[in-house]
Parts: sequence; C-alpha cells; structure tokens
Amino acid sequence: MGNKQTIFTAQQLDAYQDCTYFTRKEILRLFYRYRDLAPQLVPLDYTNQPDVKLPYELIGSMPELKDNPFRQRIAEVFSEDGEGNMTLDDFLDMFSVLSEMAPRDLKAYYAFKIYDFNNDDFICKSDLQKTLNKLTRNELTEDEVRMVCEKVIDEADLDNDGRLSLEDFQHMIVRAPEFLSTFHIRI
Ligand SMILES: [Ca+2]
Ligand SMILES: [Ca+2]
Repeated sequence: MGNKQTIFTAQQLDAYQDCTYFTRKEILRLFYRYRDLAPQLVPLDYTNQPDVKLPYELIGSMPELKDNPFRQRIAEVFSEDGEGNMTLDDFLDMFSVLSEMAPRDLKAYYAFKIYDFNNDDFICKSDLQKTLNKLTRNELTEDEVRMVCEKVIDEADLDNDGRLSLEDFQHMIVRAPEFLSTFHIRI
C-alpha cells in the first residue's frame, strides 16, 4: 500500500466499467469533474458509497451542457430523483449515454424519454412542438412548428394513433438523425 488516495475499490471500478462505455481512466477523470463542481460536498473517498447529490444548477452549468437546449430534460431523465439533482452514478450514466461510444439505439431510447416532456411514454404533438422549438432554438414561427410537427407525425406514426411510440420514434430517427444531434458530447 502506498499513500495514494483510494477513491474507489477495485470492485466499484469494475462495476462502473461494466455499466458505462468508459475506461478506468475516464471514470476517474469524470469523478474529478464531478468533484470539482462542489469540492466541499463530494468526498475523495467513495469506498463507502457516500449519499451525495449535486444540485441541477451545478450540473447544467458544465461546459458540455450549458448551451444544450435540452440540458434540464437530460438531467431530469438521468437523475434518480427525476429533478436533475445527480449522484455520481447518475452523472456517469448520463455522460456514458451522451458519449461517442454509446450506440445509436441507446441514444435514441434516451432521446425519446427526453422529448417525452410529460413522461407518458409517448411523444404527442405538444411534446414534439416543444422539442422542435428547442431543436431550432425558437427560430421557427408557431405556424412553421405546427407544420413540421404534423409532417413528422404523419410520416413517423406507423400505427396511426396520432402520437409517436418508442418504436415509431426509432424508425423515424433512421431518416432524421438530426433528432439525435444534441445527444453527442465530447468529454
Ligand atoms: Ca408525452
Ligand atoms: Ca403511433
């Protein structure tokens, strides 16, 4: 034993590697990013799994997220409390899915959840209008948004129930990859 600080046990690091697309080195780097957001709250020893959560305000202000129009929804979807306050596990999950190593299907699954603003497991017209407003950073008029929205639903709604299920959505993004454009983050 040297006097090197032990942040995680070997088992914890193995588990993080299994649950994310990150190497040990990247996991440690992200741990320090997390800790730097609030050094007074985050201990340097995680071996006894401290009960720590960082408020959304700190997470949403990170350079990787602060210009993302979906930052609040992203944090809500990945946070265990649903309000965007994040444990280290939530934080690692979020960056893992947003990373370039995550497969498209997984990104699509989370993009669907993020665009489902009222959490009812469907993207309905009003979810899609909110999504389009954010994706286009409010550059479309209300009429334009309504038109695009109708076109998207018309083309993607395979079972004709007027809203998009996860399956509809997964088919749609094959042809409209711009719906995943805000879910690629370099870390
Ligand atoms: Ca919905
Ligand atoms: Ca449908």
